[in-house]
Amino acid sequence: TEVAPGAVHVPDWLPRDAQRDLVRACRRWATGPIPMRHQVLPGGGVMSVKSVCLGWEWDAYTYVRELRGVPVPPVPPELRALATRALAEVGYTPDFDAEIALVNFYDDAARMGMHQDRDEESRAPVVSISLGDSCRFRFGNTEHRGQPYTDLTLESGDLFVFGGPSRLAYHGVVRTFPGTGPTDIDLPRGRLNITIREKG
Ligand code: MD5
Ligand code: FE
Repeated sequence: TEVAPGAVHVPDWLPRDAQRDLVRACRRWATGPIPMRHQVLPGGGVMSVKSVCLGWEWDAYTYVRELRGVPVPPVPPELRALATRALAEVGYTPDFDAEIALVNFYDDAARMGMHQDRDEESRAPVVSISLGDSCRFRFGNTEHRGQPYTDLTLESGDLFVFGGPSRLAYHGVVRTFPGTGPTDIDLPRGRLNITIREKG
């Protein structure tokens, strides 16, 4: 479904066994050399999601190769392949360098305020995969945080590709729906979102 120009939502894209494999991989990445953590913003705010990065670390509005001397682990081949397959599926060119993977974990109270993703120089699409609890995702416009926006439900296994004019749209996660995720993917609570990006 093309939700807006360049923004394609494919519900239930990833099979259940592949979802479970990804959840387990996220758990390994989360406990790697740079453990999953709440990001602290320059103004002192603390993000309610916890995140872990591969390829490049997002360090409050810039991407860095290492954090306090610890190198960021590479984006693994399975995620690079997943991005290529996702882009092909929605009809984008597979000419994409999956340089960054960002994993966000939402507990029952976590939210993501309306924002644009402008920290990548590339304007290649962003590939997003949701796992676990459903959420209300707010997809807005490119001008400002407010209306017009569209609220959608993202569920476990859904693919979302943000390309073309949608690449710079404001977006956020209004809330999750605790307890709505599949029971057989080894994620008893919460929601994971993986975004795969080209840095440029
Ligand atoms: C999430 N993550 O579910 C959300 C949604 C993030 C982030 O927003 O920055 O980690 S993934 C949706 C997304 C990502 C990149 C671009 C756009 C949407 N977009 O242009 O609308 O954790
Ligand atoms: Fe974002």
